[in-house]
Amino acid sequence: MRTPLIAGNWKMNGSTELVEAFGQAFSSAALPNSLEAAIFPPYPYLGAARAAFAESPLALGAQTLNPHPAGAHTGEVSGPMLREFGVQYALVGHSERRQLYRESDEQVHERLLAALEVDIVPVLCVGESLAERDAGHTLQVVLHQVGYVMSRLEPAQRERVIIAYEPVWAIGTGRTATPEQAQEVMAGIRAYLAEFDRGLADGLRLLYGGSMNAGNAAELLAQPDIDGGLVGGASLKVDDFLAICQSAG
Ligand code: G2H
Repeated sequence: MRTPLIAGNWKMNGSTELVEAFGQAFSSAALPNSLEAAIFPPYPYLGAARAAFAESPLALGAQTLNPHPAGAHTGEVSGPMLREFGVQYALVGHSERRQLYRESDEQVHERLLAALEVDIVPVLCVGESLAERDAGHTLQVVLHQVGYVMSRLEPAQRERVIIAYEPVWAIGTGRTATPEQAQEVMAGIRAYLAEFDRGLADGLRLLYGGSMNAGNAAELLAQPDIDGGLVGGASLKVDDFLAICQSAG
């Protein structure tokens, strides 16, 4: 049984007020027993979120991390620092990082190792562009991104990874992949992982991301290979995020 995870990626959004609102709402909310839920706020809110979420089931995630533990890297934040703030998950290779900040597969791999180094669970984000999908290259692109990283990990490291499939054309566009489209790719990822190890493929959690919202979450989460969601826009609204979490039970 894979425990569902609903991860709210606030991107460069949010405020102290929003952190407080989530803390209050989730401290008294009824969530499914077998659910993990986490918010990935911008770095400056981690301290406030840690305090505000203390009585709630919400865990904390980071949106990226620097591969180095410390040093002359102005503007960057390291794994040990995140760990000190109670961060349990970190996104690596989100498509916005890959596109806007030119993160390569190699850099994504380094960041993922840095997360594992401090016992932070890496959420490896993969996904194809619209042009790649239209050209029929979806699985090839996605499996390359997965394979680049997974083939460079030790078996014990692979088991600690979560993979988020986020078709780039569905991110922040309001255009969601149909449950069938998402399931097809995610089944492909799981089948590919089975080439490494059947047990790994059965146990590894796969999240869907891309315009998931309170209206479409239940149908997406009902797919056999979708174990949770990476939610952007809809994670900025307490009621919507709560509804998504409740549909993951
Ligand atoms: C994809 C997703 C969350 P949204 O980036 O990572 O964002 O739900 O706004 O499409």
